[in-house]
Amino acid sequence: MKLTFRWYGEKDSIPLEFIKQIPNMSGVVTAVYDTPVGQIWELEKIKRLKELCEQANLEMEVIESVPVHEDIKLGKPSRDQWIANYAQTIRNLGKVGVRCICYNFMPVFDWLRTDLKRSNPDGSNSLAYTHDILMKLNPKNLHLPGWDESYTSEELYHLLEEYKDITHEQLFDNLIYFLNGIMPACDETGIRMAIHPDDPPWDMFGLPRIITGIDSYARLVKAVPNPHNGFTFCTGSLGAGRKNNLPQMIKEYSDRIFFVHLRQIQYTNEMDFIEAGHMTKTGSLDIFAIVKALVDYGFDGYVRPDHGRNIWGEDGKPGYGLYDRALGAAYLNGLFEAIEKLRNA
Ligand code: DNO
Repeated sequence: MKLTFRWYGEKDSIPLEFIKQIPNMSGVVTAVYDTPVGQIWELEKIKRLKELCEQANLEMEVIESVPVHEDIKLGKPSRDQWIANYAQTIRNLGKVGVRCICYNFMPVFDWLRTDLKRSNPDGSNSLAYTHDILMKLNPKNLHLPGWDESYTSEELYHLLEEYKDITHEQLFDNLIYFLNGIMPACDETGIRMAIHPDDPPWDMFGLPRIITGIDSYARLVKAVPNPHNGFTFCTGSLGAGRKNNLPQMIKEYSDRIFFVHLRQIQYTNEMDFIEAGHMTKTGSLDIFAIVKALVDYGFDGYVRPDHGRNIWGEDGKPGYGLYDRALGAAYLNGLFEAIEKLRNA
């Protein structure tokens, strides 16, 4: 595996040299953040990011995310132009050696939490999700923590109206149409597309969500067998779905898992959770069993420690402070080393 760390570009308060100081860190996972969704990422901007990474002795082989325009998800006639743009962005990323693109196909909202700073008994704080609180919110006038509010209430209203008649089936067909449209660019560049699961993995505000567990994996691979079509295996997102057996999913899809987000959650209710420190003992997911499955089934892609808590007085970007993610990286290094050595002994 290659250990990586998410870096939010030049505006990130965490310097690349700090990231490089984390043991075994091979590179960063980043993105061009100042190009509107759907527009082609200019080669110059991509090269600038790459140069910064190179100066810090870090690779830039993974992009998270190239966002998908809502018209593509909605299956509007304009989607062909947006898909052509996306394919050109893939080609531009291929020119600087990018190997993997993480993206998602969640309508309107990306990940959702109801609390960005839930206090823990040890004085740290974490992201948390309480289903009842979310259900009581009015999606058309949403002010959620972490939600970037890039839509005005009016825009959001119209967008949600447009989704009213989109079923799970249609959304899935639109995903397939999108993937078929970009696979030629992936074939040319060798870039692998790694879809992120829906987070949390259930419908929100009546919007369909379609990448939620092993059945979605089976369906997606069957519909687009091209080897560049695969997954970002996010343990926190998939793990929030109580029925998902994560080691089993790895066993069945290890050849399609290109990128892994390793994160721990603690269940607090049937659908509720708090994000916890990465170690198995500190939450509900068996991180050891997950890493063991990755090693046992020959995973050789990218890994990053996902969301950390705020610890040691840090007030980091929600989920993306330095300290707890660095502790997570150290823990994951230890797990991988131990499991790999025992396996080869
Ligand atoms: C949250 C992230 C997601 C992820 C996107 C991928 O912390 O895991 O925002 O980057 O869903 O497209």
